[in-house]
Amino acid sequence: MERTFLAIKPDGVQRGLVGEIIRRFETKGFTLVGLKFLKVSRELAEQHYDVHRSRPFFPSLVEFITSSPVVAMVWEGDGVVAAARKIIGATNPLTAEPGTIRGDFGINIGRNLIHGSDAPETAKREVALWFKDEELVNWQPDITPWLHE
Ligand code: DAT
Ligand code: MG
Repeated sequence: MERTFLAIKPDGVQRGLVGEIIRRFETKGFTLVGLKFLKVSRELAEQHYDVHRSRPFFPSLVEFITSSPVVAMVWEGDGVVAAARKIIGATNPLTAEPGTIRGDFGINIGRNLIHGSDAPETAKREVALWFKDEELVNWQPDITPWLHE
């Protein structure tokens, strides 16, 4: 079953949007399989954003993600990687569609509330970077027959 890595960034936590953000994935019908609340180390931040290392915004991005706690999560479901990106919305909240998390709650690209893996291969790398195997729970909700034909 496909999995994705999501993280509610420091701005989402500080603004009290943790419940609101989790609700959107929960009510959609995806399954939570891992969750933790942590202050991100510089090392983890730099590894997580490794593809952006040469970009001008990299230092401020690392500064931001390590500045205050985040909620790290793994969600499961058919097509969850792409669907979660749609629920999250475009990178710049100012142009993100209303109805998306970034479109509904943000105005600045450096404060876009949530991270979501951009492809299944990226998701595998990010899940392994943030979570140990034993921190992930293999389970199937009892409501599954009411979500899947
Ligand atoms: P996304 O988070 O939508 O996958 P990304 O992977 O291109 O976007 O970039 C990672 C984060 O870096 C993004 O959430 C916010 C920040 N960022 C991206 N482009 C930026 C820019 N032009 N200026 C400032 N921050 C930027
Ligand atoms: Mg990205």
